Amino acid sequence: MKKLLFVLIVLGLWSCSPKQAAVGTDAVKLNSLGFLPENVKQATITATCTDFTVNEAATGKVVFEGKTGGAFSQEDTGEQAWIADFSGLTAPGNYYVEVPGVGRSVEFPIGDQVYQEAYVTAMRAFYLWRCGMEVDGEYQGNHFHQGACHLNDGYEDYLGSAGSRRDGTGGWHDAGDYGKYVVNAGVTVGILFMAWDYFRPQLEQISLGLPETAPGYPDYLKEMKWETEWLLKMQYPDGSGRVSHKLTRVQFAPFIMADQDTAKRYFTEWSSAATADFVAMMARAARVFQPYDAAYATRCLEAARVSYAFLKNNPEDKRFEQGDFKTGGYQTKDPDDRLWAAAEMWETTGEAEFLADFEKRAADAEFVIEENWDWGNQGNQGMFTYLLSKREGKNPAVQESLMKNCLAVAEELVAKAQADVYRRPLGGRYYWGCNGTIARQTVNLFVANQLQPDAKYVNTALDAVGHLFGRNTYNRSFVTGVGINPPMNPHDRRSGADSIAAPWPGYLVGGGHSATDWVDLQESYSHNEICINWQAPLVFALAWFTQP
Ligand code: 9MR
Ligand code: ZN
Repeated sequence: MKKLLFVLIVLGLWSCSPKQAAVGTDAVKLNSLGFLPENVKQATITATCTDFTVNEAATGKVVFEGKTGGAFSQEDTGEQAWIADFSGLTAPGNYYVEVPGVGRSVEFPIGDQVYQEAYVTAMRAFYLWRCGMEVDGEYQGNHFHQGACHLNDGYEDYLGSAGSRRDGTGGWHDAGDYGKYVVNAGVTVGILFMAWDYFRPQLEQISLGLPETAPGYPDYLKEMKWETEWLLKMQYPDGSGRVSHKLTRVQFAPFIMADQDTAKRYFTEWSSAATADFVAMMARAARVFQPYDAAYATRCLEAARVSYAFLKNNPEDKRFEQGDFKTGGYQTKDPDDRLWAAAEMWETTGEAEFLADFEKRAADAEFVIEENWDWGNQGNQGMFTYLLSKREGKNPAVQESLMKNCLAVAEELVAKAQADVYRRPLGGRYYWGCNGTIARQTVNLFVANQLQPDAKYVNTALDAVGHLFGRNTYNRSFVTGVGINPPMNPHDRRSGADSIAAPWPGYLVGGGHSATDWVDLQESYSHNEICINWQAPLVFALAWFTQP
């Protein structure tokens, strides 16, 4: 009897839940955020089929009919798949894809605004990551809250001053852990500033509902200033220009809220990669903040100059040594970081010394633009800044080599996406944080499209977004709180420690280490953590496709 009651209750819940009613079969997979009217629109179906329709969600009326293409075999997942292409449907509205004998997709919109809400949620996620102040957010009926944390950041014991403390408060936590790391800030801040440079017309009009921490700044730049204020504190106060590699505890904190995490946190020793990334970030910050706050822009540029001069006089690659530390290492060689620093210094100042430095380093690096890049390779950022620069004085041969390589990489990404039934542009590669790489490939595609506009670059970037929001073997979104059946158990200390069942919203999780091993489990940090360097390119991609 008890069992029967339980079954009846479960069935009752099932049929009442509007979410369940909207979610269709697992076999019809598509971008659950929806589609822009003029771009490619596809679903991937992992069951034998020949025909499909697209139906209006409210009435069930058929508005598009087509034949599926296939079968295609997807080696990494071991699936047979068919593709339904309904690019011909351009009328804005809400729809679902129906595949006779198989089932139907989740409901999705076609329209100009389909990425706005996801953009705001993903960018606000940076605000919710803030360290050193109270943060608050309402989302889908939940109130997320964390008190001001880590107000004692940080101690200087590892800089030779046992027990002394100086101000290192602020910035964003790195990930599901509460550490703060300069190298990982590099790839994050660089991409977020780039998004501002190119998508400013739309971004400056979208409110993020942030507290007034930078009066007179647009919301997007308020968030950026929060991080750059902290970065300035990572530069050694001795005027040398060296920059601490990170500010963390010795060991990761347990699953407690950040404001309960009271163990000592330390400035660590410097590294040349962190110092070079600092130069690049501060030079870029100076450009971006100039129109809003000239004095602050000058301060950023002065700080960048001091660290650049230090690096010039100290050419050796000085790696960070973990020593006592068990928190994130982010150890990396520095030539790519130094190259990026030179590019940003030149773009900001126009001074010949920086241009010569960049062009020499680009030649040393054989003008290679990576298709697959992350915190360990900031070279792309330098190459992109140079490539897209409107400044005079570039060496045409350097420009030409870089452009050729950039377009060749974009062609590769297009080809890889086309060879994958889920249009995943990363070939068969899976590793810690690969979802972040997929998002980051939209930056490569964006630059290629700036150099030589081509719809296939734009469509491949949209495919990357579509993959992250549900067109994948799991038929699930990889972003908390957004899209179809999103992750519920990210490796995120706040989400695990607060009393709310839903995770903190808007965060991209890392993804599988093989095509089929991703798990939505809090313990599995290497599959399901969230992280600023994956989040930034997600924001970039969504910002690209938002409208003013
Ligand atoms: O994203 C990082 C990944 O590339 C590395 O393989 C991994 C191991 O060093 O570390 C990842 O970064 C983590 C960092 O060390 C600490 N904060 C959370 C990061 C994401 O998992
Ligand atoms: Zn904190």
